[in-house]
Amino acid sequence: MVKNKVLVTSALPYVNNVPHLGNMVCVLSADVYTRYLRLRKIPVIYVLGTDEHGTTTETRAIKESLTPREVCDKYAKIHKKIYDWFECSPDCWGRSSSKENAELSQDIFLKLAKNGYIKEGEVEQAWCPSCKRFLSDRYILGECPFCGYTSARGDQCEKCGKLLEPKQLVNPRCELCSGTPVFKNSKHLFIDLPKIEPKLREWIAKSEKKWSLNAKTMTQAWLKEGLLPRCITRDLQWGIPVPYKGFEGKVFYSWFDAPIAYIGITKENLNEWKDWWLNSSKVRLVQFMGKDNIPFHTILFPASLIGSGDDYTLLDEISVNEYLNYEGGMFSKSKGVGVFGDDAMESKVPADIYRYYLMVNRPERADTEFSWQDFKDKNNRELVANLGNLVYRTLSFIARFRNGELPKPAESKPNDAHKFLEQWKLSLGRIDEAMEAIELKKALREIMELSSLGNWYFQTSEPWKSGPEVADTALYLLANLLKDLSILLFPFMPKSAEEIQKQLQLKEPKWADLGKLSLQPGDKILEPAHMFNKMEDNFPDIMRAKHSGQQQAAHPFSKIDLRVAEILEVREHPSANKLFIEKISLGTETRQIVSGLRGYFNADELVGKHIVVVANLEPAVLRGEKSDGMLLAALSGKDLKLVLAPKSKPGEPVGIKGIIQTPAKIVNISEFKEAELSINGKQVYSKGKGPLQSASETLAIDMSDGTSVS
Ligand code: B3M
Ligand code: ZN
Repeated sequence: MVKNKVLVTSALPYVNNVPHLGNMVCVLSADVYTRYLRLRKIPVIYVLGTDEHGTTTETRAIKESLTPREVCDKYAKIHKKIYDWFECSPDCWGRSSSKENAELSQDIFLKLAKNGYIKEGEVEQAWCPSCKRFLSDRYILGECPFCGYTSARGDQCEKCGKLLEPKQLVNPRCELCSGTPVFKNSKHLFIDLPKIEPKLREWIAKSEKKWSLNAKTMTQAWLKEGLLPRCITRDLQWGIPVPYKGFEGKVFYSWFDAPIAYIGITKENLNEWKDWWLNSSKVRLVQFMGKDNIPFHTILFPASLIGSGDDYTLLDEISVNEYLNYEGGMFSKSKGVGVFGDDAMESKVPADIYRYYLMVNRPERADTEFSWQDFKDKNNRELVANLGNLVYRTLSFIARFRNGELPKPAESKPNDAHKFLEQWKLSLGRIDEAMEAIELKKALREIMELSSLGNWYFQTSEPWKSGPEVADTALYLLANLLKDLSILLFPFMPKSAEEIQKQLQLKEPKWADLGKLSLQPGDKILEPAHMFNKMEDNFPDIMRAKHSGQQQAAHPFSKIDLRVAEILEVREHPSANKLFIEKISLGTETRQIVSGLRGYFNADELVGKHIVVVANLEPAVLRGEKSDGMLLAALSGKDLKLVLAPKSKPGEPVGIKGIIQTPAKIVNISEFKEAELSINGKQVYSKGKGPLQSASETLAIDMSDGTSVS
């Protein structure tokens, strides 16, 4: 039986926090693999969403004075926004708290019960009398019986690392109210894993051949230790109600319903969800996750599905990533350490660069490290100097010296061309193999090697001085190589790949086009642009300082949002003879500002000028006309000059190296004045720091030193 459809899932991140780059590794891996399958025209869906139940959500709700539902609504939106920014392309997006998931989880549970796989039992649990709730182990604090640390948690002491039971804590207290918990017995339901074990073992023996080594080892270790009945209910309010007599008021353990949510999310999105989840002979299920999630996916989830007696699609392949550490430590939202999804969005570094870095640094076989120095180096050396350079030099050469048309290759190809073609073909084979095996990091490294090969070939062909035989052949072949690179890179860096495809004017390239010289002599290309930007030497320091968790006193300039603007129209203020009313463009929006330039400039000479405006200044009404922002100018005696940015695009941010911009929503004029902008050597400084610059240029103003700018 051929399984001709693929169902891809990535572990559903907990909703109660913003996902960090370590979480993104798993989500992106699934996205890259799915995009690759789509290019191969294999029917595939990718399921992604949020894991919303459990104590962590309840606790966060109490801390934020929201209901658990409100917490989930709030964070689910944030998660979605982050994945969208990262260009993740799930076919099914949803939440474990949906009604579809509740129905499915209850249905699977009832079938387990009917088939005799559910048992009752008692559990002793901590109860906080003042909060009137059961406390899960992590939410009881107390003194560690081993080292005396006073904030040890009920499951582990963070100081000495010893694993604990809540009852071992000396002077236990509730994390929320610091009240003293009492221990109570409570009735719970257990999934009878020992009873399902024979069927589970049979399935594992059949399937594990295709699992990653860490998944096999860990699953076998669990089996060897002997499976025990596992408690699947909890005394919480937030969760899926347990539909069982005598267990009213209890909910399912979140690890019971979270994997079922893969199915629930599919059902939320697709009427034909059964074609994917109740179609095990046709569908290959490929699941991506971090290493700590393995047993839930190889034991608990399959046991629930097998025990239900329905023919659910079960795990075929598992891709487990190890951990990504941050600058030698761990990501921690509460301590502000590390890069989180929202930080990445605000960092002004394009999503593709993060995608590239996380995949080329994917913790595929061992833990890896996120470091800003390495991030910068890989951007500059690999993306800018290797890939970006190859694309730019090839296309700009064709644009400039071949009229933007692919030249005709020589009949008999020069020697280097043979060598190049041969290496190219071998490289495609290796990439194919790695992608098939879900060795994404290896595949991406190979792709970059192929780009280096292109650079080698360009260099040895010397199209700027070799005769047309050699040069035309090289340009023709290299343009075709760029086509291949754009296809290969698409899963990893979709935006950059599309940029190359746009320049080559390619329509819907597919994996099957690889290795074919399908671009023809005479095909037109577009004028190329640089694809990647070099990062400055101080970039790692700036980013490290920003994400180290230590707050520094912010420079007053950091609050101000300065932007380049183009003056579109100028008219005279109807009732103030010193004022002009300007319509300006900030790239994505136009605004009206009012300024006192009249008398210094003619309306005509202002139109088209690229100026700098304070874009987050509190709007004001000047003699009946709204002014939404303020332009930067300096006045000395009778002389008034503008800060100009002729080479920058409207909307481009203006900043100062070494000052991290965290613009406030709105600043008032006195907050703006705290930045104390003034002139030094025809450039603008803020309290001695500067000069002001955009990505395209250092800004200039033709005015003498010391004059203040406002
Ligand atoms: N939410 C743990 C995690 O985010 C858990 C995964 C659920 S997968 C069904 O790593
Ligand atoms: Zn309490």
